[in-house]
Amino acid sequence: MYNRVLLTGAAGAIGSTLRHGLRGRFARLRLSDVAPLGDAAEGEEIVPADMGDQDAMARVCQDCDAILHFGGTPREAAWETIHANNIVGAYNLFEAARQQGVKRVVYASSNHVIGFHRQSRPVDSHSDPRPDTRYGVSKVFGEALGRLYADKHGMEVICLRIGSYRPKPTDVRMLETWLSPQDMVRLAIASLEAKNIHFETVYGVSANSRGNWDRSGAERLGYQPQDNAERYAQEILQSVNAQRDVPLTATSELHNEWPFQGGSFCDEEFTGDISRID
Ligand code: 15L
Repeated sequence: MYNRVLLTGAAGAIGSTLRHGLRGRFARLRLSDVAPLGDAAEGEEIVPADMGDQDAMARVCQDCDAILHFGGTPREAAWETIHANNIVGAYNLFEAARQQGVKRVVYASSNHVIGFHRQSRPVDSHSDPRPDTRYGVSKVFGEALGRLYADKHGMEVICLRIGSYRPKPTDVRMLETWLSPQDMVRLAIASLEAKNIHFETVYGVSANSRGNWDRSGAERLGYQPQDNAERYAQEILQSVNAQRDVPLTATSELHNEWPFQGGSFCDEEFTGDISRID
């Protein structure tokens, strides 16, 4: 269906997984990053680019039918870093994609867009943005750009609010928020191949029994997650309980200690008043 698909951030953690998982799926997979990408395998093209350079981004997007935009800073950082990589970088990517006539952009957003929603309140694609970091704010901006380019320019845009992408879950929160590498590949393929797309925002998580983010949007795209963090629950709870006076029996008990969806991202630099956050 697509001749050439571009993957930005191809040298990153998720990018490397997608590079491998998408190999051979499309006639051409173009890989871009500022970090080294090694040699191109069959069917791959390597086009290094700095996302701050609009001309370079135009060259990267040239002749592409669809883009998986995974470039940028994937965590909290100084404003200068977030601004350059996630704000200016995202704008340059969407604008270059428009100029080059790219049909679809799949944008790697994050759960930290809704980080300051209380754990007790289930969230879905229509929940108000409540970012927990400058990083989360940059993802709200990226989603808004996607909405603009869909409505104003007819681009097909899917924003993935990715949970905790790891080889396996490593703490209690990830029993709810984990996204496995194989499910990440499934979600990227579903996002590229879904029909009748205008603008969608969906949550990217595995089929975790304890999760409380709405998975229906991603499933409507055709995403069928196969992994479940529950497989690791006993191991994780045992190691957590070894360090607690009162053992945990349910993850929800931790919500008193971790009241917000964004987990530890909410604690960083926190000087607010928790009782005033509804
Ligand atoms: C994210 O958006 C980060 O990129 C990742 O490093 C994790 O920390 C993840 O969120 C999470 O919420 O666990």
